[in-house]
Amino acid sequence: MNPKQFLDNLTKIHPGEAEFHQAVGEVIESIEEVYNQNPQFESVNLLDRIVEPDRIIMFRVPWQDDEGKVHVNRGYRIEFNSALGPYKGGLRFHPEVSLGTFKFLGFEQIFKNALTGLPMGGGKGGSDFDPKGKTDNEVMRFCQSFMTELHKHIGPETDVPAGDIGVGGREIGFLFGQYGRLANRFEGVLTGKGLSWGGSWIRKEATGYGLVYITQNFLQEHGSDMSGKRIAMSGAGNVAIYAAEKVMQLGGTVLSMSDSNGCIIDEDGIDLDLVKEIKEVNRGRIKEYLEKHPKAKYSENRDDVWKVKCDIALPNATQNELNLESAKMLVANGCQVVAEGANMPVTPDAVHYLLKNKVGMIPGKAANAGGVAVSGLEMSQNAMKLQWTPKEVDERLHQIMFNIHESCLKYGKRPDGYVDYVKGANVAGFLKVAEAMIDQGLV
Ligand code: NDP
Ligand code: 2IT
Repeated sequence: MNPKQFLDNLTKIHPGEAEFHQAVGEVIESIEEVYNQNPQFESVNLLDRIVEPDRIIMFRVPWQDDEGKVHVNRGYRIEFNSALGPYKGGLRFHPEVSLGTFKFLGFEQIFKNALTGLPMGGGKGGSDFDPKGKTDNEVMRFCQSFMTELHKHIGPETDVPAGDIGVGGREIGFLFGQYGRLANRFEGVLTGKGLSWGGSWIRKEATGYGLVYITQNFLQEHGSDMSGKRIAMSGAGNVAIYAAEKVMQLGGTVLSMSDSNGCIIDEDGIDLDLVKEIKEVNRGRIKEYLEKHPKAKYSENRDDVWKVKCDIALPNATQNELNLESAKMLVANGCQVVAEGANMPVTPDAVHYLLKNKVGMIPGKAANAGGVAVSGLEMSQNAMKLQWTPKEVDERLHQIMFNIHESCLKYGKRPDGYVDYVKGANVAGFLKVAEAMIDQGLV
């Protein structure tokens, strides 16, 4: 296998899907050596098979706004790979998504889910619907219409969606309600559910907490811990808020956060209760932070979050949000580790720069796997029809993140001791999926 030739061919077969090409490129660059050393992979043409989804479902989502006007959005579900279990992965509602976005996210999800050690295949979906500025009733009508088609394709043993950008507890509730009505079954078909109707403790917090747990594992490896550390982060959504919460519990200071309009920098440490009130309760803009903390700074340039002098950088918003220039800034400021809370937030040239400068670079499929891991635990609890305690779920999450960190060390440690977490995560995830696919024959 020659990565360049493979990618050229992929781009020819699937034109116009730049994010998907980027995600595949990153994986095959990492696995080139192990793939070429093991002829059993090429003998069953594994790579050509693994980049083709099992199926892609695309559909029309018509809905009415509060004035009675009819709108149409596009709905997607990529059922990418089921070698390890039912398709599993979130739903994203964001106006800028395309088929290529969902293919990139679905492809990443296969290897992320493999790393958790839980029996989950990879999938992803969503819509170009923009929940911003919509009323609760409009969001409900949209979710009901979306699920009216999606319910035909999902099920607890088939495909189990969850949240992602623009899909949180409110949307999961509306989607679950409509599924129950259509299927006449109360079952674990979605994760991220409310605690009183099948949800798991710690699912809401899991991605952010898991991100900080694996960062702690990294720090421990370097004889250090979170206390006294300065953290720069982007985002102010589900992942960012609970990463910030855990950082603060462990004695670190969060200095920056952002939303799609701009960023705040507070050298006194971010007031997280206020961020929760602005973003979770009021669905407002991060700029409002200044009304209560006038000494903090606001900038419309979201890249400014990376100009803060920090030990740890956590990009938690969206893909390709941390570029080469920002990576140079982080290195110049002495940042030790970048852990991706979002999916593919660091651009490829920035990843290479961080690796070259021996900064810890923990890729999303390892660093943000805590969310889907607790989703997997929610599925287990649903199957047993019981609910574990928060302590029990948190302990399992700790263990899973520790195991993922160990897998990265196993496959990513170089002779000089530096750990290439990107390679480690990709090789560990790939080997697990590849072996399962070979065992199951040509399907
Ligand atoms: P949320 O919708 O809760 O928050 C997203 C945050 O990112 C918001 O602050 C949002 O700003 C900002 N944002 C969204 N799109 C853009 C954009 N195009 N440019 C700049 N900022 C943007 O989503 P999550 O926190 O759940 O997801 C964040 C990232 O984490 C995504 O990459 C997601 O795939 C990944 N992830 C999420 C998991 C989960 O369990 N939720 C699990 C693993 C990964 P605004 O408020 O203005 O919209
Ligand atoms: O990107 C992700 O891993 C998620 N959005 C969570 C998926 C899930 O099924 O919990």
